[in-house]
Amino acid sequence: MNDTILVLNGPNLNLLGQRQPEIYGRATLADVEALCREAAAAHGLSAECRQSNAEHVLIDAIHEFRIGSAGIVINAGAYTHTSVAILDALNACEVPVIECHISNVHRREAFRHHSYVSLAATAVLAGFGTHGYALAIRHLAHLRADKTA
Ligand code: CA2
Repeated sequence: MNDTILVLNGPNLNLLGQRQPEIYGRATLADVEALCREAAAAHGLSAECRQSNAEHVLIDAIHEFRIGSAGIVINAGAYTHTSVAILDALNACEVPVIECHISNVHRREAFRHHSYVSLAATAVLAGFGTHGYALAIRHLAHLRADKTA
C-alpha cells in the first residue's frame, strides 16, 4: 500500500469559485487542491489531485489508483447521477472510496438525490462545502491507520 490519495473532481468543477458561490462557495479548484494536499500531509500522506470534464479520463484515473493507493476521494460532479461506467470502475477498486459533494445534494433537485457513485462508496459526504474534502482525507487516513495497526 502506498501513501497517495487520489482526489478526483469531475465535470465543471474547474469552474469552482467563478460561478454560483451561493451553492459551491468562493474557493477555486486550485484552493481545494491545496487544501487536499495540506490535509493529506497532516497525516503523512500525499494527495494526487486530478480534474477532468471527460468521463473516460476520470475512469482511467480510477484504474490507475484502484489498487495499492491510500484511497480515492471522488466528486464526480453530474456524472454522479448518470454514470454506470464510473460505478463499474469504482466497483473494481480494492481501496476505500469516499464520495464527496460540496453541496447538500439531498436539499436540491430530485435528479441529484440518486447517486451511482454511492453504490460503490465506503462513505459519503455532502453539504460540508469544500471542507468535506479535508474530512474525506482525514477518514481515509483513519482507515489506513486501523489497517496498518
Ligand atoms: O455538490 C457537488 O459537489 C456536486 O457534485 C457538484 C456538481 C453537481 O452536478 C452535483 O449534483 C453536486 C456540479 C459541479 C459544477 O460546479 C460548478 C462550480 C462553479 C460554477 C459552475 C459549476
